[in-house]
Amino acid sequence: MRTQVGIVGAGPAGLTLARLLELAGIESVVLENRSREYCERRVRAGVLEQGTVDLLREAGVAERLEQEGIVHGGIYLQFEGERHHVPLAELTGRTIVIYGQTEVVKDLIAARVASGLPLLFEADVSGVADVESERPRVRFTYQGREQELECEVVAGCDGFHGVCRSAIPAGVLRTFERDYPFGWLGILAEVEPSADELVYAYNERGFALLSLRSARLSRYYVQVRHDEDPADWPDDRVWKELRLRTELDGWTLEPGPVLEKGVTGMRSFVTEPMQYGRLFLAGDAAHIVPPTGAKGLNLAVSDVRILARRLVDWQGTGDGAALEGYSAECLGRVWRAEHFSWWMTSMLHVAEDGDPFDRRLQLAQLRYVTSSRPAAASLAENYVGLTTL
Ligand code: FAS
Ligand code: PHB
Repeated sequence: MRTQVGIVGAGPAGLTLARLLELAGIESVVLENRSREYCERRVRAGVLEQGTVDLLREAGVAERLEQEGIVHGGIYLQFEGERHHVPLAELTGRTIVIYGQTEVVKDLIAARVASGLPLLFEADVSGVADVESERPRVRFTYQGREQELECEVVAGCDGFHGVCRSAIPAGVLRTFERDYPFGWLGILAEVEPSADELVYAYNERGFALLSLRSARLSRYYVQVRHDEDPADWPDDRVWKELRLRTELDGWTLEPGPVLEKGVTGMRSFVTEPMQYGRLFLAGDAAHIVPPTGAKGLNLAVSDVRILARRLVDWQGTGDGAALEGYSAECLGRVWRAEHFSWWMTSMLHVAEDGDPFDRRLQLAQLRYVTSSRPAAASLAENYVGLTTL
């Protein structure tokens, strides 16, 4: 098999890149090791930045998003028994849209299938070869047969556990990592959300987040130990803990049937450079952020927006310089999102040893960001997504 751009991974990064290249008339083949059903069912992110929504609209895959996405103009920070509104739209002129990553992936897969362009599910990529040549090759197993895809460029969109990152030689690749001693236990519940916008709650029992997926589907999280077993959290324990961490006078959290439950670990991780020869990493293959800043999905889309533009320039001019600046341009945004996600995580999560000094710092930060307009504006512009860097 031959193509111009070999894309490994059919998550938000790989699928969005394939769509942008299709619109620019650049051939690609998408190789995904899971089934279509698995990819469409994987519950993950829920918050889309305005820039992500605009890109999906311009790419002609936002019809359902426009109908079903829920526009929010703010979030709440809750601590010491009070819920403080952070008016994102008033502070930045931009909003966020609540629309599950599952739905974004479904829309992108549907568009790819409708185009008739190659998207191979259950195609397991074992490695990428000759990335320093002008004909890199992707090795994969599909329908029981070892196969190779010869490309001009390979886009490694295969997530944190993918294989593409390892094609960058150890002497070239630098990674930066921070692990956190906690994770999130998340539930998807068939119940009307109890709050009108997202609630990030700081509580001495631990962090809790009240989010949603639709008017009938709530998405809630509680901070747990990083190695927590979901089996130790029967539904009534989850609801009790959520209620204890978010209760307010005159307000209660409505429980409902739990449809999905899982624990997400937390880490900050960055790969430098994000490119080597004709291999370009995008999304979680290159970086991971703790989900407290709602950046993961949006950063993946931001990477492939940059990569698609540079690939179009390269194809148009034949000038390799267009590709050379990809990593540096992405890393500016990546490190800004890494800092914001670390900052939100550090401000809102309670360490098990509960150092009183740290707790007072956290409360001081929370009081400041909810009482100072410039401080709130700084949080808001990072949360809705920076237009310039
Ligand atoms: P993805 O991981 O989504 O996609 C990579 C794809 O490559 C997958 O489909 C995988 O099957 C495929 N692949 C991997 N290895 C392969 C191989 N060898 N051959 C072929 N295909 C291969 N972000 C938020 O903003 N908010 C959240 O609440 C949030 N929650 C999350 C919960 C979990 C459990 C996880 C893991 C992530 C969460 N994220 C969240 C981050 C998440 O949304 C990612 O940022 C987003 O999926 C990134 O998209 P991709 O870079 O496309 O990577
Ligand atoms: C979600 O709805 O899944 C969500 C929202 C905001 C976050 C993380 C996850 O910061």
